[in-house]
Amino acid sequence: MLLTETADKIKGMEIRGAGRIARAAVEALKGHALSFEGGDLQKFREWMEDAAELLVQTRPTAVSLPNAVHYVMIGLKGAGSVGEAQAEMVRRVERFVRDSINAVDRIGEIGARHISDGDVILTHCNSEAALACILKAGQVGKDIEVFATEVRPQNQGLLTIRTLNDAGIKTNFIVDSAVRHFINSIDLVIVGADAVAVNGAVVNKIGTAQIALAAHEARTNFIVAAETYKFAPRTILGELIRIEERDASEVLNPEVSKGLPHVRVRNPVFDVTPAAFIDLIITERGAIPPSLAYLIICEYLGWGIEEFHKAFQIDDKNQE
Ligand code: RI2
Repeated sequence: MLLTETADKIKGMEIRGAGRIARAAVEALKGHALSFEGGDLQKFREWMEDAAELLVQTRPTAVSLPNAVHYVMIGLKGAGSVGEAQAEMVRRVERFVRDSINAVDRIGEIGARHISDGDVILTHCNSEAALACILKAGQVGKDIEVFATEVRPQNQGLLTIRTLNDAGIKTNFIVDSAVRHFINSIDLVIVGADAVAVNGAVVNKIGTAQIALAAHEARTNFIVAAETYKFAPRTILGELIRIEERDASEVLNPEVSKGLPHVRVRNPVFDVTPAAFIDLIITERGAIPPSLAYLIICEYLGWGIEEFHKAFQIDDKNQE
């Protein structure tokens, strides 16, 4: 697929889900790198940097996207020729895709251990990682039942109920606003993540924070399934994760909006669930309490404060 085609599909949400977006973006980088013709290493660098920028700008919230692109772009460093840089980038793309798929499987195995026989689970949106936990629990013979939300305005809940139905898992489909009504029948909430901040706060599909609040009040466990590349390194320096707001037409027919000049339709796509409402984050490296998000960023993603200072040329003077 051409770079621009992938970028358009990510932007238009034809390709969606934080993990899938990351894998599609690096595959697009690979195709783009291999289609480079004639030119020196400097030209190749610029060609790849423009491509990386285009991809990263498609959706601003899912940190998996810049993390994956960053991982592949490191392949440019230290290369002595275009051929060397291409080979290293291809190697990194293939490794990222393989590791990402393995990470989801591993999360499924770890997450399933936190699901007990007889549990009623609530999930929101359509997360590969969250579904991996639920599906694995079903595969190992646990008798489970799921409540899946509709997920206005894009209705990703339909994807979720299809997957659960295909796996033969007993599923209840509810509108988003029915969560509070059913929360006392739920044993465990499992959702995915688009980004995890250093303080353990989780950015996920709009509505997640409300569900977490209801679960917190009802003392229902709330688990997040997130690969390590969804942890946001820049939050170490206090940078906030940008919440994408999409077009109003996704929420209300423009013909209806036209007749309501005093009404502004708002369409934020994600919200932030505070760490205090989260019991556990399941990563492919193991389950952690949200307070250990810093460890993942430093130890597994390799970003410590020193790396930031180097990368953004921060010194003590300009930090004042
Ligand atoms: P996986 C999705 O975002 C949802 O918010 C979902 O919970 C999250 O990505 C993680 O999905 P969107 O692309 O990577 O639907 O676990 O806006 O599949």
